[in-house]
Formats: sequence, C-alpha cells, structure tokens
Amino acid sequence: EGVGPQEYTAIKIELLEWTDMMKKLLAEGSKVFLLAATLRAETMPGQTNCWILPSGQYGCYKGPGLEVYVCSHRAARNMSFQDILQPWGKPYCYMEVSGQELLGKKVKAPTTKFDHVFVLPLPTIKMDKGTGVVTSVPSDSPDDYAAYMDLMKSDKKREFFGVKKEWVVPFDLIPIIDVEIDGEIRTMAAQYMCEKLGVQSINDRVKLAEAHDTCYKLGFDKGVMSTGPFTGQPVKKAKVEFRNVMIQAKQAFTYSE
Ligand code: A2H
Repeated sequence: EGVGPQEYTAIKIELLEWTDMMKKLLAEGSKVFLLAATLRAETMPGQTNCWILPSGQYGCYKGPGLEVYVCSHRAARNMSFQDILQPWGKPYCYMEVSGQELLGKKVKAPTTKFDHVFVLPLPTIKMDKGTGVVTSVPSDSPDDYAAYMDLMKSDKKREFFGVKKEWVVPFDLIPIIDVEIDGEIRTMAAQYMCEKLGVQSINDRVKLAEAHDTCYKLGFDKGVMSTGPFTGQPVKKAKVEFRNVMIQAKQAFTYSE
C-alpha cells in the first residue's frame, strides 16, 4: 500500500431488513445504508452480494437527513474529519451492530439488475481498512470470486457460517467488462484467472495475489465496458464517469483515508 491518502468510493447499499434494535431506535422514514469502500466503482453492476466480517463490530452513524450509515468506527471517525458525518471528530452513533447480526439480511445493491441481494461472510475482511464492508463483484475481483465460489459450491462452508443456499445460488456472475487475457477476450476476468491458476479457496493467497495483479492491470489498461451506460468505452475512461453518475444519483460518495 502507498504512503499517500487513498481515495475510496463509498457505495451506499441499502439495508432492506432492519435488526430489532434498529426498529426500536431509528426514526420512521430513516434509511439505513451499509457503506462499502471500493476502488472500482465501474464494476458495481456486477455486484452479487455484500460482504461483512461476522466477528466485526460496526456502528450505525447519523448521516445527512434521515440517512444512517453502517461502517467501522474507525471509518466513521475518518468521515467526520471530512465533514461527511457530524459532529467533527466524534460522529453520532445510534447503536452498534455486529457483522453476525447483518448476516443474511436483504440489501439493495445500486446499479445491479437484482431487486435485492444478501449480506454474506468474508473472513478476510480487515476492520482497519476502508469501512469494513466490502461489496462483492465475483466476475472481476479474484478475492470475491474465490469467496463466492466457496459458498456456492461447499455445503460445509455454508453450514460453518450459517449461510442458506438461497442467499447465494440464485445470484449468477454478471459479465461487465471485456478484457483480452492470453490472446482472447475474457468476459469475466476474475473467473478466468482463478480457473487458470487453479485457485481452490480464499486460502490460496499467493495465487489470488497473482490473479488480482493481472486482473487489475489488464482490466485498467485493456478493459472495455460490456454493460451499462458506458458500453463500448474503455474502463480507463468509464471509471471516472461511472463513479460520477453514481455520486450524482446519491448512490455513492468519495472519501479518503
Ligand atoms: B474492491 P486497497 Cl471488482 N478488507 O472493490 C478487505 N478488502 C477490502 C476492504 C477490507 N476492509 N475494504 C475494501 N476492500 C477491497 C471491488 C473490486 C475491488 C474489484 C476488483 C478488485 C478490488 C469489488 N470488491 O480490490 O488495499 C475492495 O474490493 C482489489 C484490492 O485499499 C476495494 O476495492 O487498495 C479494495 O479491496 C481496496 O483495496
């Protein structure tokens, strides 16, 4: 990781099913959003689920108007220094919520074709990076692909985490970017690279790092959007424009850390 500040796009993923504590404490008309930090806003039409750390502790923070933002306490403090949350340095927290409590809840992933997707567990989430919430794009992120396939294919893994089959299986990968790898156009770079390198699970750290490097570099240099309003445009260009469209639609905002 670099030394300078990292600029993230925070994607607002609406929590469609509230916890009992939310029902008790939040005003009617409030909207609760999980905030997912990403570097790849242009991939958002490919979201199939949202990741949380089951053992992670999150806060429900007062955002603008009747909006409530769920993220790590560290990220919330950070956002208060950037005038996204108030008051400065000590943002208002309605309540805590654990990753475990969020597991299996329905959420609305903006720009996707799904009317809802589910919150699923990702044990490799670091609570001291981003918001502690990660949105999942298994077509283009090797980490997401490996974790998603684990849950898709393994009854044991689902049982271990308490994940129901119907939270995973109906949500197929969505091709969003065409990229030439090994002399041919690949419609889902992460799937191609993970299969090529024989990634078996999220524990294949070395192979995953290699898949990630290839997808990231080639996706940026040679990727062309294959869905959405910027179809046919290079990723390099669509990246900024797609992010701006989401910001204008109040589906996202930028922050740095
Ligand atoms: B990216 P950097 Cl399609 N723990 O978003 C683990 N991973 C986290 C995280 C955390 N606390 N916070 C964010 N991330 C992930 C999309 C994506 C991402 C694609 C391809 C690659 C990719 C969809 N998931 O990232 O270390 C988020 O996943 C590859 C690294 O701060 C975020 O962007 O540079 C990225 O890592 C931020 O990583």
